[in-house]
Amino acid sequence: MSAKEKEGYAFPQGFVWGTGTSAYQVEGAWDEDGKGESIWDRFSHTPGKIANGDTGDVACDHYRLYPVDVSLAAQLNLNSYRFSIAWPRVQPDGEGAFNEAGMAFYDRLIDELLAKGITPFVTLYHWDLPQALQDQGGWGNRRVTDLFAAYAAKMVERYADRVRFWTTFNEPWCTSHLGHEYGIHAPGLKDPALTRQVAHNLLLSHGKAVQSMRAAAAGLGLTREIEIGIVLNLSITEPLRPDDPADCKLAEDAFKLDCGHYLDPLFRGVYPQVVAQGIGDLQAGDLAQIAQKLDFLGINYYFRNIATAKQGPVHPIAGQEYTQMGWEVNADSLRNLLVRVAGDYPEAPPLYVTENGAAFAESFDTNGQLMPDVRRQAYLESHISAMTRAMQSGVDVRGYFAWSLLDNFEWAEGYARRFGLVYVDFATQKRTIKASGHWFAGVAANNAL
Ligand code: IFM
Repeated sequence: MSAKEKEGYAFPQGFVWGTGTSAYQVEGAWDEDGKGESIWDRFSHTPGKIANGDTGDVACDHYRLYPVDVSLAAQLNLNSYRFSIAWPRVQPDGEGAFNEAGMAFYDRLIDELLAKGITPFVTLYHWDLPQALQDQGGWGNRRVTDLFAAYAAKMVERYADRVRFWTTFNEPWCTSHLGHEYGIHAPGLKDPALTRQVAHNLLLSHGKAVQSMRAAAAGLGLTREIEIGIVLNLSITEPLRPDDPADCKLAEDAFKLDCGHYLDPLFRGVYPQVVAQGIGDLQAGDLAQIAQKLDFLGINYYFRNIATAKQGPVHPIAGQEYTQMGWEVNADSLRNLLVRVAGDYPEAPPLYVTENGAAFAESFDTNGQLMPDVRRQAYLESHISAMTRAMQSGVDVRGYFAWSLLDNFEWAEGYARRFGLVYVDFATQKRTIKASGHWFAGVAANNAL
């Protein structure tokens, strides 16, 4: 970090400091109290799908240990906490009856957060579709778009008296591409022709849900309106050689396609032509449904993509640091992404960095004590600093959520990748705040870097 970056930065009053988790990654209790099976239950129970045969059956046992985890969030001085609702926990089949015991869990979690002065940021879909809906074609079936909107409205009816911030989807790209094209996420399909349809149906579900949620909220007579957004993992692609026009053109085209795929329909009501051509069932009126007014846009950033016309994939780049996931550490690209999105899409609402963090293996001293996770702390510090540079350029960023509160189930990688600010011993469920967590607590408390 340069001397200038070290000068420090005071964040605007009310800046949101949080961490995130998602239901399947932390809750466990996969079949308890009436919860239905999700596509991730089915996928992780299928031999060979997850590293080491891991599953989310127990995960961090957050279903039982949530008071401990909320206390940890309070010790980290967080003013916000981002979590997701498991659709099959609250509505086992994704349609029909809701499950009171499942909904009561989120009542308890929300109340616990509020009692500690922590604002809940709720995500309605972080990848765990009810398996019963997958059996009908899942996100490839247009009917699911209406079912999602109905589920979303019900959640607003239930929790909006206490929850102001809502996001419909987390990283729809992962659902459509990792789940339906590459087959490495549930439901494990490798069907490129279906991928763009799924992506479209996710956006359509988002648009329908925004409308149903606003209608549900209007019926509640709330004193304060709910705020609705969506969370995207936008890939910024940068040229390997910034002075090479061919590399620059590729990078530019990639940005317009990758980010345009989501930002164009959400904020301009159009698709890039090549995307539209790949959607088999794109009906009149769909784009108008998708382009609902949003209150915020969440951006998840971990790494950049590289474009080069002169050689095949560039990985690794000499001299660059990589995380345990094999992802390049590049903080400047977070700044570039935020500036680019805000500049290219002035129609977009205020931004939040809704996920950012790094997986690094932990080490222990000879007494078995956890050693300081200096690389994770450096990652967070450089990226928060990069975010401040975007803010200093005029980008309206309202908050930052480190991923993740806890080490947890990292999807296809199982428990072998640790992103937490809090270490979890999965054999005992003992939690230990890492050095990076203590550092982050200081940033949050001072509202300054
Ligand atoms: O753990 C995931 C999270 O569920 C979604 N965004 C990326 C994280 C790290 O891979």
